[in-house]
Amino acid sequence: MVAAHGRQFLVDGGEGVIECVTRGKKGGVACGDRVTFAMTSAGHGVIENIEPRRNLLYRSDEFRSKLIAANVDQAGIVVAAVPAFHEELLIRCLVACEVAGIPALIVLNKADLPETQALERRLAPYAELGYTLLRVSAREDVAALEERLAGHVSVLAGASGVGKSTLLNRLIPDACAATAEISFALDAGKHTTTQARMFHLPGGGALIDSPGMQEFGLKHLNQDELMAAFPEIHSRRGLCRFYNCRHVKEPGCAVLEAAMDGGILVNRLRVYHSLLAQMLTSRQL
Ligand SMILES: Nc1nc2c(ncn2[C@@H]2O[C@H](COP(=O)(O)OP(=O)(O)OP(=O)(O)O)[C@@H](O)[C@H]2O)c(=O)[nH]1
Ligand SMILES: [Mg+2]
Ligand SMILES: [Zn+2]
Repeated sequence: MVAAHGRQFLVDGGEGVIECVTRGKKGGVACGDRVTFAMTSAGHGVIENIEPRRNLLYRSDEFRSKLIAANVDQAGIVVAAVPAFHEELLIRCLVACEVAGIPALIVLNKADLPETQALERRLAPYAELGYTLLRVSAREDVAALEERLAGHVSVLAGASGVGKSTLLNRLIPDACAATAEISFALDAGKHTTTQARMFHLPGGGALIDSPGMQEFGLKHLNQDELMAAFPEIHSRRGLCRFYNCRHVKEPGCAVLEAAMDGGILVNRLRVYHSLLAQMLTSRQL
């Protein structure tokens, strides 16, 4: 499935794109899904089945899940200094990728802006956590990203306005994805991309552009997944005094000790704590 348009799903049928609908309930089909469909008329069809997924990147709240992409080799989490960098969103995106088993790259875009330098310094510890950090400018140079994407299926995700669609247009000139200049003209400004869409890369592989988000709900996580999704916590498993330590305020906690010594980013630990707290309160309800 290459794109959703309201209730229509565009499916690459091999010999052109077929506009498909789903039987019964809508939703449930993600960009990147492999589907079987039956033709209903020329260029139109009905999705009959979604093949089992290799992985699925999605977000969720109490009420519903929002599917971002399925069956990808990697996710590029795009960040930028402008609009203001939102670290919690980055952390939540990385957690979702970890839980989905999708390798994540951090793509620092807008390298042409002077504000980017300070953000690059701030992101340096993420490289120590094992995340590849790529510095690019959709306006000037995207070589580092291009090299990483070649031959793979990747999804670009992140906040609205960080330049995902501009990067995509630079990498795939005939994609013609709408970017903020256009929505500015339409007086929308934010959330230019409204549906995920997959494009073929000229050198092989594919790239999915996704709508920017303001929040990344992680309602679908359980406690074990949460702990495993933070490499700096996962690597210290077994080092705390209590085997079932949650790393909140337990004595002899190796994670809290590392945070005191500056070995763990306090902002990341804070997000871990807030996700854990949400999980525990919702369980009591
Ligand atoms: N200076 C600079 N501006 C950029 C760069 N990349 C994108 N922009 C600008 O950032 C704005 C937002 O770009 P978009 O590509 O629409 O952002 P997006 O991430 O797709 O946003 P949503 O679709 O809302 O999620 C546009 O005005 C782009 O021209 C860059 O590398 N440098
Ligand atoms: Mg966009
Ligand atoms: Zn602990």
